[in-house]
Amino acid sequence: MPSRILVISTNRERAPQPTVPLGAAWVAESLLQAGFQVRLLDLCFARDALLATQNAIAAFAPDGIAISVRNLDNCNFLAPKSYLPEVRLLVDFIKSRSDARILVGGSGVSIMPQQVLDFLELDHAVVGEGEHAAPLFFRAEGAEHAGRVAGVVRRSKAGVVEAGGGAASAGPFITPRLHRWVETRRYLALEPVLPIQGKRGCTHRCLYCTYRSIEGDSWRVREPGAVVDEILSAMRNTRAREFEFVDSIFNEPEGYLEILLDEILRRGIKARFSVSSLSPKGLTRDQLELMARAGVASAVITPESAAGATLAALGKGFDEGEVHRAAELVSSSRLRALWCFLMGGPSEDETTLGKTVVFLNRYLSDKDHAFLTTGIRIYPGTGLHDVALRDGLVETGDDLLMPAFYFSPQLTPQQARTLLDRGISSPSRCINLLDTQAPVIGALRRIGTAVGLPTPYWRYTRFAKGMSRTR
Ligand code: B12
Ligand code: SF4
Repeated sequence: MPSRILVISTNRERAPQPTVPLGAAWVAESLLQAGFQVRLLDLCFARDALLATQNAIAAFAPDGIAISVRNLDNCNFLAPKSYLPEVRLLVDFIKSRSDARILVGGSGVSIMPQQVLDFLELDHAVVGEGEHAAPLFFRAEGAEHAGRVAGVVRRSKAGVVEAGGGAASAGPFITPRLHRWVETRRYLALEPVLPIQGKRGCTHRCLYCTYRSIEGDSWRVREPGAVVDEILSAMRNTRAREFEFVDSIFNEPEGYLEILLDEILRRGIKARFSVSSLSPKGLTRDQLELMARAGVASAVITPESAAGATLAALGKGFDEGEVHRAAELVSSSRLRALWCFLMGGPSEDETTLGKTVVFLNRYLSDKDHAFLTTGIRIYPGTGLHDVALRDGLVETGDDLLMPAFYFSPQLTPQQARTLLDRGISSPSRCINLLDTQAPVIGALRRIGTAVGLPTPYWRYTRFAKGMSRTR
């Protein structure tokens, strides 16, 4: 049975920003609490990933290796890139240097475990959260028992079969203690914000979404006191004074936002917050006022379209009236909003896209911006996969491991581009995925952080776009 576990975070992507390996840290913490000796190797900033891995294996001599794969690809229809070939190189290298028992997990793996195991030629993966499955996997006597742990899937000659235990158990939350595992200083030098997760799961079923495979299909909220303790501990142990809630939807389930922010106020925390996904659905003025009082300065808002037909086709569960109602409230609040739209979903045509343009022209004020994504990544098992099969965009045999995208047959990406270019009155407030990949962004982040520019950094889009053009 292994006793020394090396957790490796494989993510090296730095656009739109390097992301702190919160999931890997959480798994490392759970292994430590279960009695293992644990090290976390974060490859994000490693100059040579293979050399860093070789050194870690030589120094620590692990007999168990937990590999975290956050992203499969960059979800960019206009410039797709899969990260899996570089993960495969790393896995091959690990196998050539160590006989340790290997477990792979992370959001990318949870979306397509079978395909990822096949591609990486690994035997065991965890689907969903790893805190409970990973310690049980490494504690099991022999690979046969390890493969039967709840939440673990294994690769067999006949394809992947679910392990006997079924879905990963969702036991009580532990606290990840990021600062114990990650060199937070490196990340904070590029944006002074640390991620925090207050809840997992989502009960909705949007057509394209993968979150139910990663986080589960019911809400699981953390005790607000524990979330606040985590923030305070991070403030004591790092220089972070800003935190981003990375929850699937910040304003659901009903009532949680209020008890969490009330707790933040009650404990007198002097920090700023941002939110990576706020739904327009049911958003109230009271909530926006409470958010402002508690220090929530900005939010990514995720309507995905401002046209009723597209919203219905995407299964968003709210209509265009709700999107406009939320926008009126946000416009008159202090919250800085980044409005997110997916262009080219099912039923998207010139009329529906035109409605999104009208929305942008009406609501993008001085404080607010928009993030426009062209095309939607197709994942197996989603409703979008069925629609893409019906529309002939993918074939039944496609395993979808390499990026595949849906774009409405009623429009071409070029037509969509022209419509946006002609229609949007403040293009400098609109960001697309290609903008986030501009090489100048990394340098700007570093300078911005050094001089203490207020976050969120997307508010400087106009400036960054100007810089990219002059280079
Ligand atoms: C918030 C978020 C962002 C924020 C991050 C902000 C921040 N400060 O960190 C922003 C907007 C910046 C972002 C950017 C991107 N993101 Co993002 N993001 C998310 C989101 C919503 C949450 C991620 C998170 O922090 N979760 C909390 C942690 C604790 O969970 P976790 O990492 O999944 O870890 C758990 C399990 O996976 C598991 N686990 C993890 N590692 C391991 C290892 C082992 C061995 C085991 C057993 C288990 C295990 O246990 C952990 C604890 O339970 C996810 C969707 C989701 N619901 O997961 C997408 C998601 C991860 N992002 C995704 C993508 C594609 C991207 C981008 C590439 C998009 C782009 N082109 O810009 C970039 C990449 C950025 C980068 N440098 O990597 C995809 C990845 C899938 C894919 N197609 O590859 C996801 C899954 C969304 C989706 N489309 O489905 N993202
Ligand atoms: S509300 Fe968000 S997290 Fe939930 S299913 Fe829809 S897109 Fe996914």
